[in-house]
Amino acid sequence: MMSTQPRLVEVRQNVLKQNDLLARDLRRRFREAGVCVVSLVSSPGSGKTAFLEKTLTLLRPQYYVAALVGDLATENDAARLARSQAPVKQINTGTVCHLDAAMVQNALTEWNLEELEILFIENVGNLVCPASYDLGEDLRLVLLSVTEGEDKPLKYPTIFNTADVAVITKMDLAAAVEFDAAAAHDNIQSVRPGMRIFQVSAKTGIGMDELVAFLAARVAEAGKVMAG
Ligand SMILES: Nc1nc2c(ncn2[C@@H]2O[C@H](COP(=O)(O)OP(=O)(O)OP(=O)(O)O)[C@@H](O)[C@H]2O)c(=O)[nH]1
Ligand SMILES: [Mg+2]
Repeated sequence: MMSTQPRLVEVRQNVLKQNDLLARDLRRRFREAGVCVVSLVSSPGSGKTAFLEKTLTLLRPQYYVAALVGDLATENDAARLARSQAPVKQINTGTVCHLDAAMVQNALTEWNLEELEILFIENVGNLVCPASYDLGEDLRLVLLSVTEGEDKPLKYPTIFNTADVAVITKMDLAAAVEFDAAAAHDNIQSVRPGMRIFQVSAKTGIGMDELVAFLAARVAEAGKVMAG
């Protein structure tokens, strides 16, 4: 049957459908292994790696944690995250502006998911492309740093809409950039009503305990609380 859709739209829909199927398989595998998978999306430089390094360091004494990190090029972020002592793997996407489910699946071949309790996935810094790609995660965090402008949720609604939780980062710089927290919260709520919002600084550690407690509760839900 001849499609009435432009060819490019059709190809794009097929790619996304393929990704959704693979993501569904991944999600099932993650559930079966009892691992809680948390992905991070944001614009370049919002502080995903800094936040993750801090989070891994705080969680690692009590949980089996690991991280995958996506960038077009370099192993820089993996090297930074490895300082937490957690297992880390870099995914280089080349020219692709987002991670997809196949890249995640390939990166996991050498890891035993049964041995993990929390797997973090740092996506490529980009507020557009990652929104459309399900990675099989349980929880998607969208980060917004105080230096980016409070209007970003309004300009990039899709990424906020497809995330579960918003994390405002670099709170230690809030005063210097006259960050308007009320406006940022209003804008997030207007695109994603009821969204839970955390405010943190990876540098000073402000707000990190609350976020880590929230993640720990999610891990317990994923069904593998470590004894003791
Ligand atoms: N003052 C301050 N600076 C921060 C904080 N978090 C990150 N930064 C700085 O912001 C810059 C970018 O941080 P990254 O953690 O590399 O950001 P990213 O989102 O991982 O960047 P990409 O992976 O390239 O998209 C670095 O210079 C960090 O040191 C913070 O909480 N406070
Ligand atoms: Mg990074």
